[in-house]
Amino acid sequence: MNGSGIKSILSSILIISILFAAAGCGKGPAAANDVFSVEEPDNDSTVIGFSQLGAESDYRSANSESIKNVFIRSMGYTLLFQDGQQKQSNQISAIRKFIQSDVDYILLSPVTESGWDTVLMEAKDADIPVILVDRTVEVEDDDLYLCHVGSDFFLEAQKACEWLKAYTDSIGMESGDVHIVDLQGTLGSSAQIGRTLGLKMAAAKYGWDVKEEVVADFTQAKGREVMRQLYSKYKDINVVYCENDNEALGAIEAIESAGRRAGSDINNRNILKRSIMVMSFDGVSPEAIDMVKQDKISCIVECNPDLGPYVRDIIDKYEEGEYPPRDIYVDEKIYSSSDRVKSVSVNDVFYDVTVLEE
Ligand code: GYE
Repeated sequence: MNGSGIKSILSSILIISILFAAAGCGKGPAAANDVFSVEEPDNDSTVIGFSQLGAESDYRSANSESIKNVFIRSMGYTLLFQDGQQKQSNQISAIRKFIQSDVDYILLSPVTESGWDTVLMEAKDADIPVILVDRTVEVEDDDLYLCHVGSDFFLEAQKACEWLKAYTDSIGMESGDVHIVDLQGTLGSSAQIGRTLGLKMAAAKYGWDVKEEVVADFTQAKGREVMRQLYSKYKDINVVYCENDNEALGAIEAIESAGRRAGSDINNRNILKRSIMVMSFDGVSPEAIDMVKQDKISCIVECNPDLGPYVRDIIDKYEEGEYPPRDIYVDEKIYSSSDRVKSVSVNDVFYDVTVLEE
């Protein structure tokens, strides 16, 4: 048997032993963040190690499913999966397990942008290509990962803010009368950085009043809690900029429990009928889509979680010697409850608005 044959046997034994150990066999149920194989490893398959950041949102669940659906044994892959539970330390230890078991590729959806240089250098030294999925990292040496596939979060924010500007213009609302709170995603994550920056820049450009930015961690519970706090602090809020759908659902609960209405009618002369507008990102949660149809969420900028096919295409082409572009951005729509804004323009590119009705 040649050297590579021995290597593949040894790495299979190592994978199985890592999985056996990680599953805590004989030591009770595996912890959620243990590395586990989605299917039985197969000797001559391409082994993929995926460090997923958590399971905090509908987007995240859909993103994990998308990867699991494409890297299956019948297609010649073995997927090792780890849920990092929102902790970078868990993700780093998973990457080290993947390196130990000499996987062929590492997929990383990084919980935050910083703190990856050392472990990515270890992967580079082990000659294992790393593909960033969804979010990206801030590293000294761009050679530490093969490519990034996901969303342009700053563009998403620009789309949302151009929609808001066009909408407020259409109802004759002065920019100075727009009072916004920003329910931020996980602090330091690419999605939070891009979406927060986009709002900041638009508010400066259009003269909107951003009253406060508060971290709501992309979850419904935190969105509800933060919105309650902000509503008790500021009675003139008329726009709630939620950095994902799960936060938006929580914000709506808080708005309604305060006796107010979530909706697009933010300029009604009758203050009792005046709504508080909720905007959001993702468009993955069926409940959030339904909220648009009910005009409880006025605008959702889609954040496409279905990255599995893109990642498999990158790997299949790389196996044939074709290098991917540095960043691969997926196409994303804009959904709205209102037909007042038909499209928005960002950097001279027009994006249609899809109106969702009951
Ligand atoms: O918007 C949110 C998830 O990184 C784009 O993370 C992703 C974001 C998404 O928790 O729902």
